[in-house]
Amino acid sequence: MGSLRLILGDQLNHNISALRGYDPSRDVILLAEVHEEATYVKHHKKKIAFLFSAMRHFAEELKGKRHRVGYVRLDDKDNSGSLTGEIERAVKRHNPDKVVVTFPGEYRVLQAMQQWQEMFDIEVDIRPDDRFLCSPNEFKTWAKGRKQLRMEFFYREMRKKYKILMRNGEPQGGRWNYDVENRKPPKSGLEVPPPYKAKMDTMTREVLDLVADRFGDHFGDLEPFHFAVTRDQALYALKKFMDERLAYFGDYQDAMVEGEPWMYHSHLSLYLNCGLLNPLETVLKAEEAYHQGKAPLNAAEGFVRQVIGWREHVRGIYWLKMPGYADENFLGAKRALPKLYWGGDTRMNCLRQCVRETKENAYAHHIQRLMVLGNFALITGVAPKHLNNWFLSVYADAYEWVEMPNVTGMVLFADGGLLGSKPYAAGGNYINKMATYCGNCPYSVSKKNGANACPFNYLYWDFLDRHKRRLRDNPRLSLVYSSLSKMGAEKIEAVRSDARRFLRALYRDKGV
Ligand code: FAD
Ligand code: DLZ
Ligand code: SF4
Repeated sequence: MGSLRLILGDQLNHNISALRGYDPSRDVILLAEVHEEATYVKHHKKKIAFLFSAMRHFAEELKGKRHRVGYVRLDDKDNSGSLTGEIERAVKRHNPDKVVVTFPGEYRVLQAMQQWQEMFDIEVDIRPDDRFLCSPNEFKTWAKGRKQLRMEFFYREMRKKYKILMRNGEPQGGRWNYDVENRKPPKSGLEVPPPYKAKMDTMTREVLDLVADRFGDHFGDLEPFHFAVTRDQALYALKKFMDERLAYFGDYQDAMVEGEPWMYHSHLSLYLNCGLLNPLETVLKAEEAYHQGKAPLNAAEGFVRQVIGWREHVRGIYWLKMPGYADENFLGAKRALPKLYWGGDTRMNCLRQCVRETKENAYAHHIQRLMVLGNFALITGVAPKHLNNWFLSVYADAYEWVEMPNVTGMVLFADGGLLGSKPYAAGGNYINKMATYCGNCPYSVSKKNGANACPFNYLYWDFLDRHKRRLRDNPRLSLVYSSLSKMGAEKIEAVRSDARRFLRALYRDKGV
């Protein structure tokens, strides 16, 4: 026989490197739904259903091309439960000359793949994942000699390399970055278009029943289920984003509106990350929309920056720094994850809304993740391992290569400033400016201390106070540390005592 081609759940792309040179007369393609991948962290039910359904649809497309596909369903009687077990069974079944795979998205999977050669006495050809626009080696070369890895400089290189939004060698409009224009607070009466809702077919229905049966104790609502599960549907979602949302993507990128989980964001990350969409095609569409006058430059550039800037940058950092990155904890944070992240009761309206939407949709937009859910964990001192586990479990787009740098680096500053120049800590004022949550909250955002003051307010100063030694020399924090130094001893004591009282109640489930 020829080769065994393994396609993982986040590699559902007809041009994936593991399929190159595929010979239908000799080679077999393997896709396997396995218990271990669904439970190494307890993924949100909707995420498991999304991937299993997308895998099944992808396998049907391959079969439609007359490819030989071995598809292992989760409930197949002999399913071994792990990728390694399924490789072993497939090697025994087909006796291939070699196993061909594409470089995975997580370090633990790479380690497993690297063991297969010896375990099964067979050549394992691990091919680069060229869906990404920057390879780990290219990133390493770029990062060499740099103490801090700032996305902005990396992003400019990517713009030049792929000639996106460039004009005569210069950035379109004369500036590289229009982020300052992308911080508009939500204004009343915003008409946010409804999100794309794919029609469910019988294959997805079957998967939903399976997931309900096997993973019923996982966090998250399984239904309603509206995600795209095929490339055609994902392309339609891309088109709808370009037509209906991109124009306002920039303006309201940081805005949070109660009851509007989707805002003007693209909701494309889950499709990009599992292979149904390619990053380059999405940025080319955004560039086209700009040139056709359908979207202003701040919107198109903002979207392009997220995709060829942030997305590629965080992947570069992950592969540059793993495996040590998983243990980073610069601020020595030790606390457990408060139960409210799993839907436990809280009166803090911003957190309650963001967790509720995460539970319903397996989605929250960037500022909800960063400035509400992340910020709260940062200033209360949640340990990186616990927060990483949560973020990896609950979002349909989460894989370690993208989740970990965002949590460890961007949110928790646990890498000591490799990714971000300062911790994204903020008090209630920021949330009140960018969101509509505070109006419906029993806490008072304008109060700084006391039982009904917004907890973000005193937790923020308590965080800065606790980490004075580590953070006060950071030039980007000089203003806040100068304010802290001007705070009288009485005020500092009030901050500390409010934080102590709040954290005690939080961890004793006294209701905060
Ligand atoms: P949009 O706002 O429409 O942005 C467009 C695209 O840009 C996204 O689809 C995504 O592919 C890319 N992008 C934007 N910001 C980032 C970023 N910081 N890092 C990487 N790609 C980015 N993104 C994931 O894909 N998976 C994760 O597990 C993940 N975990 C995160 C955890 C935290 C704590 C934070 C702060 C951010 C995380 N992000 C993650 C980044 C970002 O929040 C999501 O990509 C985005 O919210 C997805 O929604 P969207 O497709 O509507 O994005
Ligand atoms: C996330 C996930 C889930 C839930 N299930 C599967 C699966 O059954 N089979 C599979 O091949 N992949 C799955 N995945 C995606 C993998 O976890 C992903 O390939 C690795 O995390 C590497 O990114
Ligand atoms: Fe969140 Fe504070 Fe606003 Fe309440 S007052 S919604 S806790 S920021």
